[in-house]
Amino acid sequence: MFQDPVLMSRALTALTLGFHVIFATIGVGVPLLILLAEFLGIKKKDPKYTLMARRWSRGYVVTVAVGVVTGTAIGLQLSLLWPNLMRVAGQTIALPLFMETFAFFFEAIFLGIYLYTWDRFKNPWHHMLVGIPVAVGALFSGFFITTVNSFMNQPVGFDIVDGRLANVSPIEAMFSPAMPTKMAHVLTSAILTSAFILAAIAAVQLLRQRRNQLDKLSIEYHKKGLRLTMTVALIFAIATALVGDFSGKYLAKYQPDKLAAAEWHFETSSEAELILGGWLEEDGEGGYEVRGALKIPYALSILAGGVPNYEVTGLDEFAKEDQPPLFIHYLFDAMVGIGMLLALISFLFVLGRYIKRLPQFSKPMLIAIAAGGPLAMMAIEFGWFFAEFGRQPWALYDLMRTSEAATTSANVGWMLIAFAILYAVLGVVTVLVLTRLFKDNPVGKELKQSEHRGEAMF
Ligand code: HEB
Ligand code: HEB
Repeated sequence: MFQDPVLMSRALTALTLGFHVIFATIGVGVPLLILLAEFLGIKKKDPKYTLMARRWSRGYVVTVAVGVVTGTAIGLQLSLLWPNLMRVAGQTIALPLFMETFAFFFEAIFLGIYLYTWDRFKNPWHHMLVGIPVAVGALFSGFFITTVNSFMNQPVGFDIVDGRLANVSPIEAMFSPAMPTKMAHVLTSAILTSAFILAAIAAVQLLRQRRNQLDKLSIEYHKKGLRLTMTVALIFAIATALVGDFSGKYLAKYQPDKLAAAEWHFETSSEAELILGGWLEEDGEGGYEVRGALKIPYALSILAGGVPNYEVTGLDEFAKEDQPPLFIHYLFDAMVGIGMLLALISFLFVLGRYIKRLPQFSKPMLIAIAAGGPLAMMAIEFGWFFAEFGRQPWALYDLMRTSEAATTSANVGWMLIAFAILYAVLGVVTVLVLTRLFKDNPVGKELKQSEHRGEAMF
């Protein structure tokens, strides 16, 4: 196993991307929340929001730095581990990859300016304007890199001449049918997750307020932060679910094998039921029997086609060696389950504003929010692992197998170990730096300082 270059390459790619996506997700979502907090701070003349934007942007820089390191590792690994993929698809992939780098530089330059000019502008709105290109750059990075992944899921924009790609149109390749839903789902889920992570930090602070001896101002600061982040979370939980529904319809049309494997839908049929949980037992004839699952009638037909009698393609229409692994069922269920839970938590919190008997800052509520942060990040991982394992056995869907795309070098196993150690160290250092950064600068102290500087003006 350790000697198998294909398996090791897949494991190393999954490890790198799985680690990178934590920082990529924060990278896409947090700038928007920073902008929103800065906007509210100026608009309401409330220094608490302004401080929120300042503190979030400070933490953000640390996560961006790690994102750059892991992103560079992806770039290296793509050509080292998947030389044949790059040979065949390099022409189509190169443009968005280059644009990604460009969007990143754009973002980084303005982020630098943003960080060092907090007190330099007479008019606070001007400082906020500098933040806009940061957020736009982050969104565009996400956009470009996702077009590459969309292309792998649904390659378009070329002709095949003698088994090779010819007449490649990189622009057309970027706008693959997989792109719109993937893009929208990646961006909405990133904002949802970022909001929940920031909310979870505030919730933990409030839960520990006695131990940390929070003063009244700091408590108010965290409560404001929670109201802001949870409102954003509710909006984007709904958006993520709506777009997820469209992703299901995209799969039904373009990658029916992925949907069928995720739903254990073995035979093509209309009025298909959605299967939740459960396990598989072999039926003795080479097939499977679903046991112990919760079955929701018509729900799969509705997810796939919008109507209860929609005919959903089953796995039986694909050759055995072309079928995705069946365990992706659990990844899909976990993602959707967490999605529902996040929507419920943010809904109850927002509702608490209007209903006395549902206190917003009760202990159970705060614990639920604190759990929601890590859960949201897990949903991101489950979502990607579902989408990527569901693409198997293809590296380029219906065009090139993963086994054909990989390197034949026998040393990938060692690289896997080396990178695993690197990421573990990087992860620990990131957490240490972040906690240190905020422990040394408690909110209460900074709020007093900002009042001293007269920032209460905006
Ligand atoms: Fe998700 C993916 C659906 C939620 C994250 N998703 C996915 C898919 C589908 C879905 C169908 C596949 C696509 C492709 O492959 O193309 N979702 C869904 C639904 C829901 C959801 C229906 C509702 C509930 N998600 C969710 C959440 C999250 C997510 C909550 C987080 C937070 N996903 C995700 C990701 C992914 C997915 C990240 C990968 C990318 C794509 O899009 O693909
Ligand atoms: Fe991916 C693979 C995850 C994005 C490219 N991925 C993979 C895997 C996983 C993942 C888990 C493994 C699977 C197997 O092999 O079975 N991804 C992921 C995540 C994300 C992603 C988490 C977010 C960040 N990808 C992505 C993108 C791209 C990609 C964007 C482009 C550039 N992948 C890839 C490749 C691979 C993968 C190339 C290898 C090959 C195959 O598999 O086909």
